[in-house]
Amino acid sequence: MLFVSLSNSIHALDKSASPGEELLGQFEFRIELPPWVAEFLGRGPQVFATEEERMRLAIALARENVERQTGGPFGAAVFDEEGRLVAPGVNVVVTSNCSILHAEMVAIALAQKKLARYDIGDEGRSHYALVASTEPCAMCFGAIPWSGVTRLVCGARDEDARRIGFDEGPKLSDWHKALQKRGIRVTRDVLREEAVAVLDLYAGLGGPIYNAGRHG
Ligand code: AZG
Ligand code: ZN
Repeated sequence: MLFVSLSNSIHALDKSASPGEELLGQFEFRIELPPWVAEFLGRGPQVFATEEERMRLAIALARENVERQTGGPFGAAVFDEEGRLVAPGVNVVVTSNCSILHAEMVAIALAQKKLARYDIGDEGRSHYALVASTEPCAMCFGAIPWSGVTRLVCGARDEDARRIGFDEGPKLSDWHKALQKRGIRVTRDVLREEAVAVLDLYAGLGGPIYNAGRHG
């Protein structure tokens, strides 16, 4: 048995693996944050007392992702009720070759992994917030109720992302009310200008607007 270190994980290379096992390996799914994220978070606090502080982190993740060219101009994070960071997320669609890896999806999936449950809210026993530098697209809007978060805090608006060319998908105009009806409190426009500045930075740098499936 030969072990190799690959992208921070240990994979076992078993020369006698059956064809079935090799096939399974091809269908493994891992979410990898860009390598700078760990160091970046290590420099900051672990508890974020106010909504603004939590949003500042989501926006800083988005900005760093743009400046380091590791993905789109979107950041997100899941926090517990005391403001402890549970999981960060950045958009890694292009670098991971995976259209579902929006910042919100990454933060949700990593929080679920860390808490070891698919229902982050643990059937109403706990309250967690998803803080996103930009309002959710149609996919993330759909994913939020099933994640178990009970709070959504947004920076830039959906139309700010559309303005620089992102396809945010078909959404109800009152999408926030639809979430609220399902018990998810939504707060919009938190540090919107700072969040929009990151979208504009990305557009100004000519970052890829990667709307797969839209060809004219
Ligand atoms: C996106 N919109 C949001 N809110 N977040 C992402 O990661 C996105 N990627 N494309 N549109
Ligand atoms: Zn999304």
